[in-house]
Order: sequence, then C-alpha cells, then structure tokens
Amino acid sequence: MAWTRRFGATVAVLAALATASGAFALGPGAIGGQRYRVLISTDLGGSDEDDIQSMVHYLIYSDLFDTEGLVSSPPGKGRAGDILKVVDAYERDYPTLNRASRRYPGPGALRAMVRQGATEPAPDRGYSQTTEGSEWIVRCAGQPDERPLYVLVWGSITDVAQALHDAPGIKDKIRVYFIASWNQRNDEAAFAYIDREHPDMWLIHCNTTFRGWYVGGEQGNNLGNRTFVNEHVNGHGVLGDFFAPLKGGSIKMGDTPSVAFLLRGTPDDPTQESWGGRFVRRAGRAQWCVDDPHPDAAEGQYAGAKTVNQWRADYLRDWAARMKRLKAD
Ligand SMILES: [Ca+2]
Repeated sequence: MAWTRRFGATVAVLAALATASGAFALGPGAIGGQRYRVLISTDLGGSDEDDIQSMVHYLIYSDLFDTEGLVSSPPGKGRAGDILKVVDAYERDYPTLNRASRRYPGPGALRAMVRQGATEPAPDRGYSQTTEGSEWIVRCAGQPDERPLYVLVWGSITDVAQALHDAPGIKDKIRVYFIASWNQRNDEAAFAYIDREHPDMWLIHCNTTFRGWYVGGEQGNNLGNRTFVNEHVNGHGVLGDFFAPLKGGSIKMGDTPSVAFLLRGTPDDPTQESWGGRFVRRAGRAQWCVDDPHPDAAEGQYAGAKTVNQWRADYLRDWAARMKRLKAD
C-alpha cells in the first residue's frame, strides 16, 4: 500500500510538472518536421518596425515552410517595396543560409510572391475592390494541395476580407491567425464583415495573447528583450544587422506568435499548447478561437499572454541557435 501511495504521489507530481512546463504537451510543429503552407499579410514598412523584426525571424526559419505569398496590407505607409527590401537583405545572407539547409527559398522565388494589397482600410461594408494582394490570397488558397494554407495576418485583415468576399469558397482551404488589437482597430469594418458573414471561418482572433512574446517569461541569462538582440542577433549576418537597430535594439515582434504557433505545437488544434499560444473556442463557433480568459493564463492585463511567454526560453534559445547559421563564415 505504501508503495502504491508513493507511486500515486509520484504520478501526481509528474503530472503537475508536466502541466507547469507543458513539456509533454507540445506537438512537433514545423521544427518537428511538419511542413505547412504559409501566406503572410503584413503592414511591414508602415507604422511599426516590429513587422520587419518578425519578417527577419520568419526568413531565418523559412527553410521549414512552404511560403506562398507575402502581401503588403494596411494600415499605414508600408508597401510591397518595403517587403522587397527585407528580401534584399535575405539575398545577401542566402549563400550562407543555403549551406546550412538546401530548403531555404531562393530570393527570386520570394520576390515573385510579393503582392501589393489594399492601401486603405475597407469602407463600412467591409470590402471594396479586388487587389493584386487579395487576388493572390484567392489564387494560393485554390492551389491543388490537400494541406490548408495558413494565412498569418500581421496588419489589418483588409485583404483577407476582400478575398473572402470575392471567393467565399476559399474558406475551406485557409486557416487565419489574426494578430488583432491595433491592427483590428485600424480596419474594424473588414473584421466586422468576416465576423458577420463568415462565422464558420477557421480563425484565431488573437487580441492579447501575442503580447507574451515580449512581455514576461524568462528575461534573464541574455534572454531579455535587449540583451538577446545584443548577444544573438547583432553581428549575425546581414539580416541580424538589419534587425538589430530596430525598435531601439529591443525585441517586440508582436506578430511573430503567428509563426511560433506553427513552429512548435499542434496547429490543427489551437486549444492545445504551442509556442504561439493556446486558445479557447468562441462560444457557438466550431473553428473560431480567442484568447484564454482564465486568470492563470494572463500576464498582467494581457489575457492569454502566459500561454506564449511560458515558452520564452525555448523559442528564444532555438532562434539563437538558428542565428548561428549566419556566423558560419
Ligand atoms: Ca504589424
């Protein structure tokens, strides 16, 4: 009996540890060999430098993904040309990266998938004119590939709304991770259109969870927002030097949880743990997820943010190891 009690206690402790660290809960994701199709809709080059940070990070991991589109979206002054400038930096590092992995996309292939989307928010009805960007979303979604297309929305959801309006059938093929918050406020009409007309969408409505990327979690041991950039980004290739001065030399990367969600976790089910957060279903919607309102998941005022920052040491150390590829010379 004593043994049984001890064994039972051990199991309970292990279960508690597993819950605390989530160590046994994370699915493989792209790092574990799953290959996902990705299209990014971004306001890069506009109001905030943090999209450039996120794009650099994405490109360092781009050998793990089948990237199909990079769409310049509202709000602000960011344009397709700003995305191309990041690709230019990537091109200079490409020979080095290519030696580390043959699966990095060629710079020319990336340039060929950059499209200009809308430059203004939608009018009240939530959609307006087809753009090259919205058309590209429709076209990628329609590819004869059994895998879904993950659409990562780093700006306003304007171009996705337009694409859904033009071709509602794409709904069955796309999975949208929307970094909402300020992006949503800058085009409420586009989001309201999707919310109203497409409640059956597969969508992660991430309003606050993403804050966990740079708020809270392990910030010591060169894993602070500034110390990490100094130690692991600055001086690491053209891309590292491109990143290092942005946001005052500090990590923000508020859009990156949409990528981290694919890097490690189980994207088929956003209610499971991932580096990009764990979500709960919105009532009455089978495929629509929102920030976890449970107080244990909050970091200060940010609901769900702990479901990201609990992995901070893991996702930053993994990225640091990848940045070393750029020191290969
Ligand atoms: Ca953004």
